[in-house]
Amino acid sequence: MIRIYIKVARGNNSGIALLMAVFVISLASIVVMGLSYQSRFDFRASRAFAEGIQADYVLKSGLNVAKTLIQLPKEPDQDNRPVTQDSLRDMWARVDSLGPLNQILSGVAGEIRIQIIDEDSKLNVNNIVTSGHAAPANNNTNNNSNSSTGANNNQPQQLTEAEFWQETLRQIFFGLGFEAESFDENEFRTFGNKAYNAQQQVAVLHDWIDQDTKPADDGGMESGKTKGIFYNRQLRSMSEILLVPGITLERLNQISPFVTAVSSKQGADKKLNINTVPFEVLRAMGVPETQAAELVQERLGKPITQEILNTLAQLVDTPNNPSLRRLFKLNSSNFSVIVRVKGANSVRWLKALVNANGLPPQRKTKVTRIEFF
Ligand SMILES: [Ca+2]
Repeated sequence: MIRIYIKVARGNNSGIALLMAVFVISLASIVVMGLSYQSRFDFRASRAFAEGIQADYVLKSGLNVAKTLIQLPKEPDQDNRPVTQDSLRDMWARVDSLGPLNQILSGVAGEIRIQIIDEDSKLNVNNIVTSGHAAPANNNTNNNSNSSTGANNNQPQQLTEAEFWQETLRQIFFGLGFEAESFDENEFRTFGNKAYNAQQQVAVLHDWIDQDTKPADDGGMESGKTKGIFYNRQLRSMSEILLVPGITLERLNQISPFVTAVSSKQGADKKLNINTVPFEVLRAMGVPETQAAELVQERLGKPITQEILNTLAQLVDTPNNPSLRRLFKLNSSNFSVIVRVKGANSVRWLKALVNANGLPPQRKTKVTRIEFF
C-alpha cells in the first residue's frame, strides 16, 4: 500500500507544475484586469474633470448671454410702436423655448440651455413684514376675512401694504389647497413634521422674517421653545424658505411660480411687474377674474403701459386695498438665470440672481447671487 502511495505521489509531480502554471496565468490575468480597470477609471476621472472645468466656463458664458438678453432693446409692439416695458414677448422670456443654444455657444461638447425668470412677476415673501418689524397690531381680522368678497363692512379700513401682501399670500396658499397636515416623524418633511393651513402658514412665515420673538397674529408659533429655528430676518432665497416650519419640498415646488424671496440688500422691489405677473397672482391680489384674463391676453400683443394701468386701477381698486397703481410697475429689476450644461458624463447647473438697473439700451446688470450645482 505504501509503495503504491509513493508511486501515485510521484506521478502527481507533473500535475503540480500544471496547477502552478494555471495559478500563475490566473494571477497574471487578475493583475492585468486590475490594471486595465484602474486605467479605465483614471481615464474616466480625468475626462470628468476636464468636462467639469469646461462646463464651469460654459455655465459662466451662459450667464453672460442671459445678461445680454436682459439688456437687449425690445421689439416694437403689434402697431409698430417702440416698447420699453419688460414683458413675456421679450427674448429673455422666450430663450428657453428655443431649445439648446449650441449655435450661440459653439465648440462646446454637451447641450446648453438657458432659462430666465422674472422674479418681479412674483410676490416677494418679505413684503408680508413691514421693514423687518412686526406688523402693527391693527384690529383688521374682519377686513382680512372679507377682503376677498369685499362686502358687509360699513367702514372699510385701509390695509397697510404689508397686510395686503399677507392677504394676497394667504389667497395664493389657499388657491394651492394648503391644509393642515401631519407627517410621520421619520419622514423629516419639515420642522416638527407638520404642514399648516393657508392662514397659519403665512403667520409662521411672518414669525420667521419679523425681528420680534412673539407669535404673529392668526396662528404664529414663535416662542422661547423655537429659539434658533426662526432667523428673524428677511429670506434671501427660495431654498431658504425650506427652513420655515410647514414648508415641505412639495409645497416649495407648488409656490415657486408665484412666490419669490429677494432681500432688500439683494435689491428687492416690492412692486410687481404687471406685464409678467401670473394670472393666479392677479386673482390673489383681488383683480376680478374677467379683468385678469383680459390683461393676460392683451399684454401678449402689446405691453401694459402706465396709461392702461391707470385705467385698470380705476376699474378694480377697492377702498380697503392699497391702489394697484402703487403695487405694480412696468419693468423688472430682478431676474433668475438658470443655465444647464448636459455633458456625456455629467449635468451641471448654474443659478444666478441678476439685478437690472435702468431701461434698455442703457440698462446695466449685476449678478447678486450665484450658485453652482
Ligand atoms: Ca420673529
